[in-house]
Amino acid sequence: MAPLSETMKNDLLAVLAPHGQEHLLAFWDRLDEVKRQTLTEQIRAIDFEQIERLYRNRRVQRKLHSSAVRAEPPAAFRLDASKNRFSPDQAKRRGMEALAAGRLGVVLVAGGQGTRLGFEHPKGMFPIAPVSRRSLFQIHVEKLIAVGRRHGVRIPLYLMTSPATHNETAKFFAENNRFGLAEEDLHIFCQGTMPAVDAATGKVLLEEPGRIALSPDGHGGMLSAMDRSAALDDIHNRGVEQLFYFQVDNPLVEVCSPEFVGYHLLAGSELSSQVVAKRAPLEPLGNVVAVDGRLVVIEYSDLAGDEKLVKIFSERSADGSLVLWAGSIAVHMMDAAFLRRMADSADALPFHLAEKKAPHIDQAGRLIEPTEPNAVKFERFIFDLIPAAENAIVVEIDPADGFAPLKNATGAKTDTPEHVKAQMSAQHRRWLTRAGAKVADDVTVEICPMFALDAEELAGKIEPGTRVTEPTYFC
Ligand code: UD2
Repeated sequence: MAPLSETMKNDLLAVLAPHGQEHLLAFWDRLDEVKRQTLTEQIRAIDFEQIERLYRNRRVQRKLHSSAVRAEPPAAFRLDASKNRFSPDQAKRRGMEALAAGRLGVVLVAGGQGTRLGFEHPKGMFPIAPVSRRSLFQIHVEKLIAVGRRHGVRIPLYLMTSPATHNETAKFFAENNRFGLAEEDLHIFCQGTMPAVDAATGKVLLEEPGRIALSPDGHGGMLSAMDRSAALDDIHNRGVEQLFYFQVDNPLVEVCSPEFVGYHLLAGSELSSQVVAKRAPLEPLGNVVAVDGRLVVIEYSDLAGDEKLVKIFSERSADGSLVLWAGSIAVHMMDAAFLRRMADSADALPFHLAEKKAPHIDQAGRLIEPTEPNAVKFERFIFDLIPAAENAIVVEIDPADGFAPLKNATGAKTDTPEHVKAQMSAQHRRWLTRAGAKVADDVTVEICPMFALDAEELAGKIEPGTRVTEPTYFC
């Protein structure tokens, strides 16, 4: 009888050989039992047929965007509400009703690898608050608790991590008593991964002799991860009907904005998106457009390098604004039943392919640290659900009241910690000024969501004429 490890190896070869991926076992004989086990599990979890198909069709991807030449501006609830179907007041009232009914949950995506920021912990742990130095996670959770408290309900948080961020995130929440969130209101679940393949050959890359190079499967991986982790079941069992979705990097987000919730419900939409008016055609935002009568998002990175599309997306109206103006800031309302339906349909979300740098070992076992993109990675994007959603809508917001993403390290031109802190302080300065306070120039201010969630709430708590002369945290 062949030894067990020989049998295991042969079984794996039978999986790999039809797809030309036998090289993954090149170092098998040198691996100890634990490493063989890890590698076996990794191989068993990969759908090699899917990888082969995706790689074979990699050049067809561009054609997906051929329809983008027919892009038109989307119908939208604009900031200038004069032509909107529903008024902001109507929307706000409807949103408040829904909040008070306790049928809302929140999804926060905090996976990925967060390489651009150069912070060695999960991005959500970044101490972004301009005075208190509270983390992104804490700010988000405090907003959620404050919204729940205002409406007399509990709002569950479904928090997505990635293998790179999971353990540290879970520990951070545990050590900080979940920032006040009840244990049964926090569900942390980890997104899946996809292997990186060699761009020239389609061969899956090894990161170490016994370990495949895997990377997060994009925030679209949320759909299957929520299904696997039973988050979708929990949503159903709690009677949650709508989910407010946002990204960890945006501390200005108005969590469960009643107005946004209200537009979503009044329009009977299955998936709604907040947008801002873009100033430049290649701003790093998803472009929400209508193509053949349906809303779609065309990612900024898909425009770059395509001259024809760049030209179309650069057209301006007589008033100077971009014709294709709507930039997605990745804040959505999602109907829970719609998500369930999509999770049950195998290919609800396509994969996007990106050429990236992936360190790996060669056939001699030497570590290669590429200086140029050498690998193809596969990611799903959650906004690709939009075309499948009934009555999808977009709602414009003023970025000053809802969008300041932390993306880059200090020194970059935009979206650095310094930019984000300045925008947070600017928003709170406006609220204080509106409440009648006098805030000295250049003084940084910060308001805890538990103290006041918005300008109206703050107005009831500040004596008109209050002078703020040094950095102050209102809590
Ligand atoms: C994203 C959107 C872009 C725009 C912008 C606003 C995509 C592809 N593009 O651009 O259209 O809305 O944000 O700020 O999303 N994440 C995961 N798992 C992953 C990858 C990402 O959870 O596998 C999370 C990550 O934690 C982050 C968010 O998704 O919160 C956005 O990821 P990004 O920073 O890579 O996306 P970006 O800035 O290119």
